[in-house]
Amino acid sequence: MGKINGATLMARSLKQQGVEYMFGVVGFPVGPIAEAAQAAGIKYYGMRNEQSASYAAQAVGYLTGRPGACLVVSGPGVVHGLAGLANAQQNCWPMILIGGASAVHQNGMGAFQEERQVLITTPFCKFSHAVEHTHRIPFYVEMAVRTSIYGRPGACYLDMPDDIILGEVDEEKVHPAARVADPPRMIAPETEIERALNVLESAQRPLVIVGKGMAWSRAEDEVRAFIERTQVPFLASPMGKGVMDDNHPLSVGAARSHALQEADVIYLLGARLNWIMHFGKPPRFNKDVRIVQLDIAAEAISQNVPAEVALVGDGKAIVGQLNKGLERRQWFYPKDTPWRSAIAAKAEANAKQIAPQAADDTAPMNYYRAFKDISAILPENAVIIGEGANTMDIGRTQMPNKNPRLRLDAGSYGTMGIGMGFVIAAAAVHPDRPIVSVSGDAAIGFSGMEIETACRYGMPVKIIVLNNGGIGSGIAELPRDRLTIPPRVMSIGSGYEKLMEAFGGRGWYVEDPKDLRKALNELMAHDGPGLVNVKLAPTAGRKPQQFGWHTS
Ligand SMILES: Cc1ncc(C[n+]2csc(CCOP(=O)(O)OP(=O)(O)O)c2C)c(N)n1
Ligand SMILES: [Mg+2]
Repeated sequence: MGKINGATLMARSLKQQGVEYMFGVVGFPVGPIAEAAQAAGIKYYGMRNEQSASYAAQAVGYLTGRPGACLVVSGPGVVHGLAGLANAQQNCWPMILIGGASAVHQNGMGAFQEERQVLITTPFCKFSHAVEHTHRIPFYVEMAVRTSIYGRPGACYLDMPDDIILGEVDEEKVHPAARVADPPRMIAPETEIERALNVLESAQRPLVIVGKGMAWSRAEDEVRAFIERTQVPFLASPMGKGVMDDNHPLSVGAARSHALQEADVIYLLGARLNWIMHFGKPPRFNKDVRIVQLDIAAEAISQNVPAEVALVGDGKAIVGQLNKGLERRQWFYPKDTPWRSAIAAKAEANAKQIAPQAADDTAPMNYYRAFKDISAILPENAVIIGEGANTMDIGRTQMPNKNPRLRLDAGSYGTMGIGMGFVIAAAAVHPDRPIVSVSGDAAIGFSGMEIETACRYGMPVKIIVLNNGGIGSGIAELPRDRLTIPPRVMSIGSGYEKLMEAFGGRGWYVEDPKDLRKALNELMAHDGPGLVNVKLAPTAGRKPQQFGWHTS
């Protein structure tokens, strides 16, 4: 047996553990790891900023079930990667950040890019550790992979000092590690399954909330069977969309506020009563609402609202148990109930309110007019990525998902800038699917340079920018005194499509809504990357809301 260095050992260990994708920015001291990863058959994508690389790694984790790796240089590289760790932790998505570090014997000396990396990554990670011996690399990779996907998924960090990367060990001295099996699927006690079903049977106005935890556990068949069998209306969380078809007749998506306010029993499946769900509190929720909560993490049970029944474990396994329990029961939720008709009436009223905006051909256009054409060209099998404030929130309601894990957005952490990292991850994982992203003009600014990355790797991604010239809204004309520009305002009519053209893709700029459909058709027909930049009225608003979506 010969010698092996740390870089090769790291790459082979990742590959052995089923880590197939790595996103990074090379430099001191991690270059050899990137090269070794390519040699080991890992798909390596060189990105323009570590933030995007770290977002891409976690999206891969969510989409494939094995963590993506993000490779960053010491110091500032790790600091940029923190953005992804924090986002992954909030979304409960698995990723492994691998940070280079200065050589151990220089610790504390003010080495190039020296930073306390294990310390600063720890609050955002399930596990963060510095590898201290080259021969233990497989051990730590196994630990990071296992920790990232077992229990509640999340982020892990491995610190790789220069001397560990370059260090050579005898292959027979390497501590081998077993391949991490897919996460175990824990079930709930039968008594709790029966209690949960009893609560459901006693409901007047039941509602199922489907979170992205169901998508993570690949529970779509079981959730679909449960809804079909019980006929209970459901609401998808933003990234739980598609576990159930958004266009299913039992979807309350178009009457969200009403359904949340009035439901007396909520089955909370792999979703949390955090800010996105208004904490489960009045006035957005019924003050006497009874919660049946299914979560992979016991400590998540009863957050903000005490759960009457706790089902702790795997989504797919436990919804399967519920379905089995239902076989012994006759109950289903009747069709002709005031609850079902109230939801239908509310959805119809909401649709009526939107219709005039969607039909408004005034230039520049409003959001609903833009989404009318966008939703018409969206292929059913597309991965849809969204970021922005209005752009994302309205997009959630106007771009339906038919299948799970095909919607990625700013998520639980509300992070702007995830867009292009997620686009690149989706294109890497699903080369056979159309990748369509809709970003606000402010949102695309955070990661727009990754358009070059997409072009370089020949990814035929479809980017749409809804350009109102600002964060939430713009302005008709910039004031002469530039220091009085309102803080939310960006340049008017910026040519974001030219970014795409600069790197070899195609761009379109649309001001008149009558031209939008044609541009979008050309975008989808183009066999390479493209960007349609859609000018919106600077003050284009949303459907008036009873309560704002944002809590701040
Ligand atoms: C990393 C980060 N920085 C800042 C924000 C605050 N923020 C929320 S939405 C948003 C941009 C919204 O503007 P845009 O993307 O143009 O969408 P619009 O609402 O104008 O359609 C910003 C900066 C954030 N959520 N995340
Ligand atoms: Mg904007």
